[in-house]
Amino acid sequence: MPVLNRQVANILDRLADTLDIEGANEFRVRAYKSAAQTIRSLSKNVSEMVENNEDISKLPNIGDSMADKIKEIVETGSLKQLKKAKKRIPEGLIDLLDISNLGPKRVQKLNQELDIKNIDDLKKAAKDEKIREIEGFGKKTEEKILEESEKQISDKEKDRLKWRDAREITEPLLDYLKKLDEIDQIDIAGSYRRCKETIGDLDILVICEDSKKTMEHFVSYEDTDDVISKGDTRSSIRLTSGLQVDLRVVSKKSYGSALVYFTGSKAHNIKIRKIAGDKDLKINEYGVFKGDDQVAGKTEEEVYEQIDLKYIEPELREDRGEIDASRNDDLPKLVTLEDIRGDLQSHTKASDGKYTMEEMVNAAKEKGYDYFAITDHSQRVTMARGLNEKRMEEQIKKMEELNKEIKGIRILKAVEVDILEDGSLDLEDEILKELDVVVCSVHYNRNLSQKKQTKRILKAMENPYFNILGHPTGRIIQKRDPIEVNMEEIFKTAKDYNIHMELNASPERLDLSDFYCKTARETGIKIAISTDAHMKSHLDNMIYGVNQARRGWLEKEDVLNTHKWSNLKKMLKRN
Ligand code: DGT
Ligand code: CA
Ligand code: CA
Ligand code: ZN
Repeated sequence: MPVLNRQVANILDRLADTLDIEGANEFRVRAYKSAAQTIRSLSKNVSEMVENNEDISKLPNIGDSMADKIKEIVETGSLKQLKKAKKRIPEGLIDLLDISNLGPKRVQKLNQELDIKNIDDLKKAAKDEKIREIEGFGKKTEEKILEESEKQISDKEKDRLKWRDAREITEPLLDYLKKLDEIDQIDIAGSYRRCKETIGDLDILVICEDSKKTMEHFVSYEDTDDVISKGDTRSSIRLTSGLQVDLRVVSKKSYGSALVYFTGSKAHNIKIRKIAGDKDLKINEYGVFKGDDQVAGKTEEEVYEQIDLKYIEPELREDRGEIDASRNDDLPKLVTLEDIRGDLQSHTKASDGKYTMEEMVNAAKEKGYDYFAITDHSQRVTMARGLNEKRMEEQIKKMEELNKEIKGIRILKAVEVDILEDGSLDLEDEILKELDVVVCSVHYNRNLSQKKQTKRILKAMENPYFNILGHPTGRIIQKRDPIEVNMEEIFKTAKDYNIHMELNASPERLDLSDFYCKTARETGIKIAISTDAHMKSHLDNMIYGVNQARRGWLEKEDVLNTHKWSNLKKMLKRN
């Protein structure tokens, strides 16, 4: 396996950070950082360049001695200099540099004075008000440090893959595994099957005729970076993306119970095990047992039936009430991709989209949609060349003309209008009232206090043309925190006004969360699952939104864009 550019760059970055904390010369630190950047952005694999004796010292930011270090990494997979440096300082210290007002000097001081070795130590010291006592820190700094360290995504969370990214890696692996004739059945279990926003590792189950051959085939997958373990019934590999994959061979008579067990969630498993116990049954990954006799286990349905439950869809298995609902035959009939009749948020070249209105509408028509809302940004979003009143008028005319021209799909005249800091909307009512759908979103002033932010949105909702709250919390998975709002209060008002919530289907956003989807449904609010497409290909993101909606217990009825236009039109009437 050749060493990947990413791996080389990571080692150089690590070394730079380590030297930085040790107080090394600034130029030396920067040299390693720049070299890492060069390697990361190379179009060729640096390992191959070394192998072909290409002169890598000719690359930008890389001199003779840097080239030698890169060669060492390529040839040995590591760098002695880094190993030595790491021994000199605790590893978690490097992460402290991610806190914005902590430079290497301060990190060093925290380590010396309070023996802080990682983010957790830092958090604790800040909470115990110990940091303010160190010379040069003070109360304000301590508060800032606490605030930021609490926001730091733990290393564990950073290592998780977004579901979409996991899918891109998983599908070719599945295709590869299915090529082996000896594999009779194969399923992915775990959080991937439950369609969680992010995936820790992949859990695959198979029924096969020859487990030795199956394992051999599995660990020979070309994208394997490392074989962690290899046995007859279980093996683990790490793919080059860093994703760990566990493969388990299961017997036919245990397959259903193994699927239940490894699909999880753990909380769901614990609950059903307890129910079984109360009935003097035992449930584990091998089956359902009465004494020593196996009474079920071949299929999942069979397992649930033994404890008087109806089959529960994987997306619901989170111990959020699904077990009681199943017992009472009151499970939701979850929305599916096929139920979707249109898309209620999209952008064109008029603002920050990449295609013309015609191109986007035709792409939507190809998806078989009945209707399609064009929602370009309003003027406040200057970066996206948002529309002012005059350009919006032109846009409306264009939509009307195109609607006459294009058959088989209805263009909904729409906008994504900004909710300004004072709670007013970014376009005049005169314009908004001409539109079929008005999506309203927060893009600026995201850092208001919860009270102010909530008030701002509630104020905006008083506007009689406000239909849908776009990407309600503005969070971006693993990148940007949600704005702070009182969601319950927003839901209550939305219910009163007949305003709907968006579930933004972009795999980076998935905003609303599954939890809030469920709460919205319980409040009686409808959800628009919208791709927010900026390109034609983004229209395919609908599936990620549907997955999230299913985790949020949504039925077809609960989703605005499963309804016929004649119904939807009525549902968009404001109270
Ligand atoms: P992940 O990988 O962190 O995204 O989440 P999962 O849910 O895939 O968790 P994972 O890979 O650790 O384990 C797969 C499933 O195996 C999990 O959903 C439930 C089951 N499982 C794992 N550990 C336990 C346990 O200690 N008790 C029970 N009852 N089930 C477990
Ligand atoms: Ca897993
Ligand atoms: Ca696992
Ligand atoms: Zn937006």
